[in-house]
Amino acid sequence: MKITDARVIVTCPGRNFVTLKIVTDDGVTGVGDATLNGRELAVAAYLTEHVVPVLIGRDPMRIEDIWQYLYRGAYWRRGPVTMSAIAAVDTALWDIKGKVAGLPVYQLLGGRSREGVTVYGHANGDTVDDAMTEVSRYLSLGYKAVRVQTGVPGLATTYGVSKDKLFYEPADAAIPTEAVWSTQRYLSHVPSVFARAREEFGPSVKLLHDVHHRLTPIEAARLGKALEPYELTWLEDPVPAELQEGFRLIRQHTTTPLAVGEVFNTIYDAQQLIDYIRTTVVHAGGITHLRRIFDLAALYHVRSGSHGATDLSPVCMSAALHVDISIPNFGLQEYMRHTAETDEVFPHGYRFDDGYLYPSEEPGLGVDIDETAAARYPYRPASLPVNRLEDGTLHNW
Ligand code: CS2
Ligand code: MG
Repeated sequence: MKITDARVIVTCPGRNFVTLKIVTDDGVTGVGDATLNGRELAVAAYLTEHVVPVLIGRDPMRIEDIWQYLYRGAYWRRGPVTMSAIAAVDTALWDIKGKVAGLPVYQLLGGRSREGVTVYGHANGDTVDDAMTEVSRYLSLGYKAVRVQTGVPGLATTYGVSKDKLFYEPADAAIPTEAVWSTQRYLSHVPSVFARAREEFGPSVKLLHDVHHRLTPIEAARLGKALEPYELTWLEDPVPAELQEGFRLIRQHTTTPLAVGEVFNTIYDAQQLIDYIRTTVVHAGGITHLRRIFDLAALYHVRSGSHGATDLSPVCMSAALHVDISIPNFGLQEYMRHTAETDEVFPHGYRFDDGYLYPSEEPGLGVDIDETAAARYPYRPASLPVNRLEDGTLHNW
């Protein structure tokens, strides 16, 4: 069996997605997500210029060898662009192998370790009242876990809080928009949000919160302590994660669990001083590398909590579910729904029921790209916003 073609497809059904489709001489095809929010064309060029030419003629069954070839052979290792490109190839090859074997990919990964994949959704609102209405909506859909974000009194906008509900896209303009941030206002507001959520919804719902890397370690320690009475399942990205020592300080002060890693791209970024690791298929080298990260995490009692915002396409979500259902140390999966246009471009077989997602039972990943539909949505430049403090200082992030 040989790879005869590999197409890089860029489409924007509401937001930009980059997808790799690998074609073999047997007619079997596989798909992989290569989307890197705000930097989509860098990955598309990496694939087109440097990866596709070396794939043609290779045996698609040699997933591990091709992964090592792309990682070690390039000399320049790691980084989000490289690792997203490698991820797309790896994911497409697992899809092909599943189709050849006649099995859903999770069967090739050892089979089910659980019945369904517990997911969390995003409740967001400008006011605490609005956010509580959104929490109720998720609970009525059967969700067992909800992330809660609200506007901060005195700040005009807050990242992660949008007018759109169930799904939204933070990359909103070709040139990044700028927002004003105040740590003081934020820290004095957030505990009241979770006091209210516990009062209204009781002790059993899992509640989560994302800080989007905006605090220093000592500020994060203070927030973690203040949130302890509300028993969060996790506090996400409290600080920028480059300085791992910061997490030691936070943990010395609080028992609020920490979830980190949506911007990590290799096992060398992974660390022991957290509770949930948020790496996912597309940004961390595909199924092959993600499984290695999760195996390392298991040694340190760290569970998976993969990123699953709208910029991770249904191709990534399909692949993530095959990993989630099979690994021993699964924790939670983020699930932000996609627009109807995105679902049309990426027909997929995973399904949501009563708070759980279930991977497709079709051979392979159970997802494809409709290239005719994709062609109707041309690329539109879009960047993530930037934060400044009230005095104009460019903030952490
Ligand atoms: C967020 C995302 O889902 C999350 O936890 O942090 O909104 C993230 O900022 C975007 O996916 C960035 O691409
Ligand atoms: Mg996040």
